[in-house]
Amino acid sequence: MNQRLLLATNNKGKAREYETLLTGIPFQLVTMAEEGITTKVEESAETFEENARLKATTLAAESGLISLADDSGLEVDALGGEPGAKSHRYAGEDASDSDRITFLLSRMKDIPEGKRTASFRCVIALATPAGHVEFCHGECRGIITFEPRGEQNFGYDPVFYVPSLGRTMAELSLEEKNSISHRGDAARKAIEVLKRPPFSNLQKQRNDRER
Ligand code: ITT
Repeated sequence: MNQRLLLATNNKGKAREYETLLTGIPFQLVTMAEEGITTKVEESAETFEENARLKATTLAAESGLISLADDSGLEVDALGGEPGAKSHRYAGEDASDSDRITFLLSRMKDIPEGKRTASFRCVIALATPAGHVEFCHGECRGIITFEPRGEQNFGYDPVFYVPSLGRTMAELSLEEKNSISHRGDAARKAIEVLKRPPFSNLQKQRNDRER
């Protein structure tokens, strides 16, 4: 039986992507709901790295499991990297995906075509219950459209146009998005980290105990 690995997120869109991205790893992926964990970690830091670290270490200590947390968001070049680590709270605490998109497009209404470049960034923190942490980074470049297009995936995807595919992220299937996204980029690196100590040792210790 594989060691459990906690997917430390309350975002269903992210969780769905990781369930596909992490198939085949030598861990059994479990969600917060499956483990009966309802903790909401206060994302009080200013950077993706620190917020990811906070989420992964808090939940690894609480669950006793290796935990994977992701802090991610959109950086618009013409807005000096806004909304960045504040992507979730950009339009207020209780805003919906569509409120956030409306707010972003209003902030960008005077930015002309050709100056609407942006990055999606993802930082994964992998933490052991003892507090060892490693980071994996991913980035995807694109262009912010003037209007939302597409219904798939989540967050700012309907306004994030991917030039190489000629569609917004919300017009891509989950598999297509994973193959080019910031999260796919970071997750492929995380798979390699999980194969090495100390993460691989925790898996081995469990196998030895069960032998
Ligand atoms: P957890 O902290 O529980 O994981 P969250 O939604 O609060 O969930 P973040 O703090 O990392 O996650 O906020 C990231 C926000 O950035 C997210 O709510 C989206 O609005 C946006 N975002 C991140 N990745 C995205 C993606 O792949 N596509 C579209 N928007 C994304």
